Amino acid sequence: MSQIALMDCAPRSSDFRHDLLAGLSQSPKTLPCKYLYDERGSQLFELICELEEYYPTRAEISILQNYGAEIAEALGSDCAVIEYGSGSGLKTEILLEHLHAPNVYFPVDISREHLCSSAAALEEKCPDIDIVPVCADFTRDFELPDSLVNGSRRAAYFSGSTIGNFEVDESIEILQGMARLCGRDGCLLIGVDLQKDPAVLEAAYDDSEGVTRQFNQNLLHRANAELDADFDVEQFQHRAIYNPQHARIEMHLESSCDQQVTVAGQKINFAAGETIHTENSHKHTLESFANIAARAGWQVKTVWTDDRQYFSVQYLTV
Ligand code: AVI
Repeated sequence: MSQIALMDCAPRSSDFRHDLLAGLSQSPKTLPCKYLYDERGSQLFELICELEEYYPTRAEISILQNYGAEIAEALGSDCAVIEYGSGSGLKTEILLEHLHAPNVYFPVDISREHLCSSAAALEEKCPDIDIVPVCADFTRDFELPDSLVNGSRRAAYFSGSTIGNFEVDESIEILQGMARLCGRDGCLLIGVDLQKDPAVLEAAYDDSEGVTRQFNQNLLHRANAELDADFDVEQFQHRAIYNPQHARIEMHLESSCDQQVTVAGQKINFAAGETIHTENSHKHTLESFANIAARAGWQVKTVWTDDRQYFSVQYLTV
């Protein structure tokens, strides 16, 4: 039997105000990338996943399709799937199909509207699975009631290489949180993007249709709408640059001119060329990721990759 009952552990909007003002008072200016994902940002991200240049989603889907049976065998027949950042419904559907209907599926996402609509859409397609959407910031601990997990093996699912959006220390904390939530018998299935030609990466994060530009600039629209800010959005250019020293794509919003912006009553000055650093997307080697996972208490057991070795899906146990 299915049920849709939202567990709401969402952060307060005052967190956005606090984090935006704190990030804009730093040098260089910065903002946690989780704020990219309001309802509009989540919709834009879904469009990014369909872009020709954005290879990660297609590569990950091909891995799930090609190795779904092996993945299902690794996770086992009786599991509760906890999906962190329940992005593209398609990946979830492919996984759940191969798992032959897990007992319960917990999509966890920070965007309430997006979470509820994708949970409702999934319920239509998979009426035999109990779906319990959890609105939460998964960079912080949250609990799942034992009564809902019902003794099943807890399998965390973290797709899309979202782990790459965090610094090493943050990644370790998130992976530790997953280990705590999943317990000693738990497991983790995670998508990890791999290092490749920087030209491929820069095209993936600065697409020819300008969808990633809109995704990045949406942060400023969001600040205008929610925090009474007055960003002139067209005066902030989207930049996506590969930083080889840190093996990561960096997204920035670059001020086109000297300008002053008011955010929640505070005046913020921008010099021409100054940027707000809005996102990192780290690209790993199999070794660098195994090392981070080990520092969080996880052991990589199996790695599957796509034909071009662009992307990996990895199975880990505690
Ligand atoms: C969600 N995350 C894994 C995406 C990435 O590839 O780092 C976010 C993204 N940013 C721009 N394009 C996609």
